[in-house]
Amino acid sequence: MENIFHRWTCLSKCLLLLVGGFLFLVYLIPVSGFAETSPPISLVPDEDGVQRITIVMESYSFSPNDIIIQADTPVSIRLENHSFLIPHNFVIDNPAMGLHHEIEISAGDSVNLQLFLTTPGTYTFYCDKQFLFFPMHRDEGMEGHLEVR
Ligand SMILES: [Cu+2]
Repeated sequence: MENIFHRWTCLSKCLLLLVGGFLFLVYLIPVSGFAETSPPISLVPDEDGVQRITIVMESYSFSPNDIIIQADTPVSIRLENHSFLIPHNFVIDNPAMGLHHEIEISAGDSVNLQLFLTTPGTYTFYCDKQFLFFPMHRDEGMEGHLEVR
């Protein structure tokens, strides 16, 4: 009887190590970089008058993360989450401009976001995900800016 109990605790310890190791690999190893700013990208409207950009989300970055857009012109942003297993979101929040979006993008998924910004200024976007006691993705580098001109 004692032997069976001993085996069970060994098994649970092994399982715990396995799960812990897995989480370590997925969440700690891919710490790629701190909010490194990519060279600013200026969007030019397509023939249909829409400015288009694809933002790739990884652990833990947006690229590009410094985007210059034209005011009073529709913007179409494709958000692609290239992370393995890690969900991200795209939060852009500027209550003074009546601007609030919080979009969830599962690992491997993509979502399109349409914006129409009329007021020039710099708008910050970020990912506010956080797993357990790990740092917020935003603090790991998932932050960027839309500069409306
Ligand atoms: Cu994230």
